[in-house]
Amino acid sequence: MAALQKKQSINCKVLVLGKSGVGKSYILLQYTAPPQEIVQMPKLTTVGVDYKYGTEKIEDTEVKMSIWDTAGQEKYRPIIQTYFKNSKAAILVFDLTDKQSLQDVRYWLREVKLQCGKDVAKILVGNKCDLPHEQPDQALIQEYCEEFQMEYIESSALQKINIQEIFVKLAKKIYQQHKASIPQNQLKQNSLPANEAQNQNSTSSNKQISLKNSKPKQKKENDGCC
Ligand SMILES: Nc1nc2c(ncn2[C@@H]2O[C@H](COP(=O)(O)OP(=O)(O)OP(=O)(O)O)[C@@H](O)[C@H]2O)c(=O)[nH]1
Ligand SMILES: [Mg+2]
Repeated sequence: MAALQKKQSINCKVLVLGKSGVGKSYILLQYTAPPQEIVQMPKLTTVGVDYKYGTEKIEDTEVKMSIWDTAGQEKYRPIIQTYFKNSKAAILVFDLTDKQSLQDVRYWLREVKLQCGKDVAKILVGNKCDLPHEQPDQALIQEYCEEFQMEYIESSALQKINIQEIFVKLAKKIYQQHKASIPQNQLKQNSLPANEAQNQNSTSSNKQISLKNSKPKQKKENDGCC
């Protein structure tokens, strides 16, 4: 019988937001691919919302993220907003070669604040650093980061640069916010076999969500969700 190992865990719903074409889906695809593998992105724009799972171990706690990859096209905005409920983290992505995509981040930051409140762990990602580009507007990046208390990181989904780092940094923020809000002795104690927990790390599932399934689960009290 597999030895049971007591583990603390936090479950957190993460939104990936940004203009169409900035690389949201590719970032997720690389994150959930095996570590040594660099996968090719099929030319597919996201329709509605997809989701994947990822787990990062921060200190003694597994931060289990259900990561909701949203469509950047404006026509899907009404659908996407139905998925904001219970989200406690967000990845704001822009394209380093597309100035407008950095401007668009403000729209998503406002939406997150409006619909999810202030206590949302966030990270700002400038993607496609492999392509030649001008220096992005540092003043605007600094303004976003200060106003919305988030870190900034540059990545390349194509070359798998800083992809894991995005999620590790975000998981740390989720962990810190959770720790700050709940006394240590109330953190969820999970009894998962170590290998089962491991399998949940970088587990990939790529599902198109229909509106029928859009009702988010009711948050249970003390369920360890951040
Ligand atoms: N050079 C380069 N191309 C990238 C990178 N990330 C994404 N791309 C390309 O940009 C295009 C759009 O990428 P997606 O991941 O589909 O963009 P998205 O943000 O999910 O777009 P929507 O689903 O429409 O919102 C694809 O052709 C990708 O191959 C990157 O880091 N570098
Ligand atoms: Mg996409």
